[in-house]
Amino acid sequence: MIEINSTRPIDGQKPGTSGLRKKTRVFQEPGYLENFVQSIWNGIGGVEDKVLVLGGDGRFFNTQAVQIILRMAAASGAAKVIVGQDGLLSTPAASHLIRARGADGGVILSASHNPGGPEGDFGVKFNTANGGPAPESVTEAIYRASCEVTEYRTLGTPDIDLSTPGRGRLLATEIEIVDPVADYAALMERLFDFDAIRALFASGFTLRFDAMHAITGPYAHEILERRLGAPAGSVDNATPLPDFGGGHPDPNPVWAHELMTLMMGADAPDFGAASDGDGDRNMIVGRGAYVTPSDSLAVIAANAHLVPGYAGGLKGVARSMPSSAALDRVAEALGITCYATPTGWKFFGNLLDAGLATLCGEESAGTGSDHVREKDGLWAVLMWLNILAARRQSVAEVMAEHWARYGRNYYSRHDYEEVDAAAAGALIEELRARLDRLAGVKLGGLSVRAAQDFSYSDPVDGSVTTKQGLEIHFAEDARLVLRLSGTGTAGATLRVYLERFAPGPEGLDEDPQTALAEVIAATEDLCQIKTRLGRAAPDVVT
Ligand code: VG1
Ligand code: CO
Repeated sequence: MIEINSTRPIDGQKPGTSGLRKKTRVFQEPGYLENFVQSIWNGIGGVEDKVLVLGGDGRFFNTQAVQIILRMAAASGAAKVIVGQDGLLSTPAASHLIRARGADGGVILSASHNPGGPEGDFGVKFNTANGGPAPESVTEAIYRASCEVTEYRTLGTPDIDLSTPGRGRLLATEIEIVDPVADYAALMERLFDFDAIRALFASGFTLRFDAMHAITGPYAHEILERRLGAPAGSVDNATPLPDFGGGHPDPNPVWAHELMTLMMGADAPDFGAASDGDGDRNMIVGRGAYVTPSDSLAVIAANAHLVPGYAGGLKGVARSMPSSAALDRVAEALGITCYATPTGWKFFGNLLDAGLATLCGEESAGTGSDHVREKDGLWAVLMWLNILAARRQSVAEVMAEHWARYGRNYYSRHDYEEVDAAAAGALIEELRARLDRLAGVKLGGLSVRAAQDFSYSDPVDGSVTTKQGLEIHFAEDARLVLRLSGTGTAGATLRVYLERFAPGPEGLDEDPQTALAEVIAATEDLCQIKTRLGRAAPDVVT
């Protein structure tokens, strides 16, 4: 019954920031997914007798891909595959299942915040036994395997019915179909004070959660409405759709603009939130008060002791290098270490496993803790709700007090999307070559204090990762970071991260673009992005 199909390596099956992402049409080409999945198996030393978790964010091609991967796991002798009902699992729920069941790893199908559908994107990510994204040593091994693959194994069996929880078999492999929400919801009940949050809603507190037609809908509905008593209808766009309703399931003020309009209007609820395609990102917004992801991470760290799961204190914290230094200020006050890692959640895994960090986050709206090994959108929302329930203050009040105490790191990211890859690559390379000579140089009204090409040396396993972003510090307590995205599927995307610290206590409620005007001008002065990339303005400003 096992079919052994001969194949040839396919170019470009190299995992990026978060797994392999390509146009859906590319993944649908005959043998494309099969080649990559076989390369995962080969790269990790086979799946014989192993237990795997499998699920995805429900985007177009999820259903077919899950069946292909089940057949390939069985054909290669996996002991068991635990799969989400209907092939669905959010990224954090998959991470939790891997850990809770002691699985050897898992395959998560998602291109996260990238649009879905036949014209959109698809993605495949492999997570290891700790529940986290495979570290670079493993993604490299998978890539090398993809360059050498000559055959893949599958079965000639029909699709199996994944519509009801239960157990079945595919050849000798046990297939266990699980409710995607149950275990995850139970974990959240253990971490948070559900009674306090329930009391908050009972007192009339209002919420709007925009699931953006993506995977978090069923999770948010069960947890926020059913278990915590948020009024029916608080969770919006709650049914996952294969094309996310045609939108970008990216929780930021640009793509979640309906929620933003509501939150800035006269009828705003007390609290607004959104999450992304695969449920690992979050957006937090209070009535009239948008919270940047970097600030959200800092507020969560400063208030974590109010939440039962973190009452014992934080071992340390970590942020991706481009994220603002708001977290560093809180860490300093708490007397704990703040680690700065390259972009991508895979770099937090060792810190969490080794007990060096409890909380982690990225400026791209990912926040999480050692409860799983992925960022977790709904977890961040529950963190905020628990903090608001304990402090009995509005989001705006919490932010004002936070800035008054720690100062404010004004922050913004400017993205130039799908630009010419050669032009963007040259821009970065030329700047990299100039870094050594930048100290002391005046750019607009600012002067460069130091410039470096960020590289990271993992404190746990000593692995070194280089070329992770160009970082330019200004004497005026400002910083600029430039890097190329590793999640896009067309051309290149240049990310420009802008930051400036204002110590306060006055002048802390400026518009961020105004507060950052000099850093923006210095950036243009430094590398003429607009002329070189042929863009009048960034495509997305968050
Ligand atoms: C982006 C973000 C990064 C995040 C990654 C995956 O990567 O910047 O912070 O970890 O997406 O998130 P890049 O290389 O495009 O900048 V998700 O929610 O798309 O899995
Ligand atoms: Co995501």
